[in-house]
Amino acid sequence: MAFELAPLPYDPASLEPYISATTMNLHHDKHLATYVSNLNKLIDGTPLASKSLEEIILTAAGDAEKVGVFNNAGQMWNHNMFWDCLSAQGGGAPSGELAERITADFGSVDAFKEQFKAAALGQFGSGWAWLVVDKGKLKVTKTSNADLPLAHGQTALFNLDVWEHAYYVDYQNRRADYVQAVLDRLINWKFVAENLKKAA
Ligand code: MN3
Repeated sequence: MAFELAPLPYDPASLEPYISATTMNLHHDKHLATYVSNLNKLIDGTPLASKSLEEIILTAAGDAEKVGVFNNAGQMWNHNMFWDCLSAQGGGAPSGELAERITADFGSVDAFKEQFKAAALGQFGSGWAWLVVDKGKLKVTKTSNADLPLAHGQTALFNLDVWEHAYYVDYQNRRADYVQAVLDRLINWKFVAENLKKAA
């Protein structure tokens, strides 16, 4: 069973003016579509073809002969999560258990945002910034290229794509402005809270 390119969960123009429809369409229809199609080519006719995306990632992680599989499967997983991490109704502040856990583990929501920004800006080259659960504690991390928390025994709650394709059309080299706009205007706290509930 080949993997399919799931449609964007919302209108590509709905995140404007913070992320343009042009960026969203390119990002989904070209970048993600290529990862899905490459993954299907790489696993076709192999034992991996019958596995779930998570099983494929865990099988390929750390296997030098499966770097291509890991990269394309990881990018498919990361983007499937990424779309839901953003919302036109996002931004503002978290509430309930999520807010309590962020305050307990980072000191405050603002302190979380500062740590997250530092990770997103500190990721040299392509990659991702994350809010994860690691051994029962909330943590900010960053990964290179397609790497993801699943491959490190962590549970992802939120991710941000900091590959240049995610922001260059709208922000050129200003990655900091892109990260700030997502944290202030687009972060889908409701989705992050649901992920925390599932992780518990
Ligand atoms: Mn991307």
